[in-house]
Amino acid sequence: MEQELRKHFEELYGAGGEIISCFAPGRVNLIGEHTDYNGGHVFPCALTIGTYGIARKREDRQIRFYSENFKGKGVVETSLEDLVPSDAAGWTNYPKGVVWALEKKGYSFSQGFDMLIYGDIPNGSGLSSSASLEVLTGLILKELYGLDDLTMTQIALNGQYSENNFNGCNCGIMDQFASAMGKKDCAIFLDTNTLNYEYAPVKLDAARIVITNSKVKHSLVGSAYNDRRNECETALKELQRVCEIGSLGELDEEQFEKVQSAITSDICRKRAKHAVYENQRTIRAVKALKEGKIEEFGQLMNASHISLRDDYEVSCEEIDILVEEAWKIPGVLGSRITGGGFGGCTVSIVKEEAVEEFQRKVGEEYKKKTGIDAEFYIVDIGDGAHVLA
Ligand code: GAF
Repeated sequence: MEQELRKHFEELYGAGGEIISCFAPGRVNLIGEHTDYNGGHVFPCALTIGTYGIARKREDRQIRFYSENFKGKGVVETSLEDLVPSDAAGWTNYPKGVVWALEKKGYSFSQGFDMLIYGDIPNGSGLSSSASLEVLTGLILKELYGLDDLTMTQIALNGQYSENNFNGCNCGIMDQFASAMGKKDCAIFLDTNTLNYEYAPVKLDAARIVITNSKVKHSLVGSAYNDRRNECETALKELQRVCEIGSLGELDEEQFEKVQSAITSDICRKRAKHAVYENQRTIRAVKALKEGKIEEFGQLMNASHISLRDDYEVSCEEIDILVEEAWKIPGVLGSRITGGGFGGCTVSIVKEEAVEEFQRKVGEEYKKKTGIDAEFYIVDIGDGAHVLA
């Protein structure tokens, strides 16, 4: 892959000079959804699919981008003088945002760069292609400009900052963190309040992680995501009148039940309930996994889905069909929506001997009920962003 991309890079931009190649993965979250902006825990892992990038510094202040995924757009040219988001800039708003964010943090770039990227994360699947592009760009800039003090955690935070302030999505830190900090065969148990984390080996005995792509993405995604955040913030402010907390993640279920009546709106109360219960479920799920209790882990995944469907209301008809069909299959230990919601993917833990039946039956029922061919990915957990040899 890298050799092919390098060849194309040289055809596009010419040979010579120091060329850097990097990769940043997409992610799947096993449990801990919509907790990362509520000071809670998440448990994502990096995938082996993601975004590849090849880049070289230029002598002038121009920046040129090319994506193998958007060949029709050709080379998109901009400059260090033009770090503002625009509709016309399309996908290049993500890498531009990363340069802009680093400049805001005090890094300065005197020379521009040429960059070529290729991503193998299915389009619109909710497996964090944009976060992987942000992390990839951060790592490429670190390597090209010798930003030795820029850590991988800072690259993740910078990606989130650019997404929030340049690209207008108020996301939490989970996706960028998973892409930057992932580790082969491990999920990351991250406390988003402190950014303390630990790697937990994902030992599933004879079971596999299967991602099912619903192939739908409902258009309210961005605004509904930001609405959920606002509802949680409203709930938190009301709770702060009756208890001393800095985030919803500081409460356990029992503490929440004692104070929940301070939240005046039913909707905000449901959102806060999800955030509190999901955080506790995540802590329990990680403990279960460490103790080899895979079935308990799966049941917590199922409970996570129900909460996301009923209290947080970020599922949709198509995703519910995929999950409910999955639950009917005996070898399925757990299945839930993963990521921001309103479409995208489900994640399931499926016993090896049931994987084939899972794909057939879920696929058939989904097609019957929606007319859509779902896609299945039996995934491996990979490393976080890295420079390619
Ligand atoms: C999206 C966001 F980008 C993440 O920060 C996280 O909030 C997730 O939705 C929901 O858990 O992927």
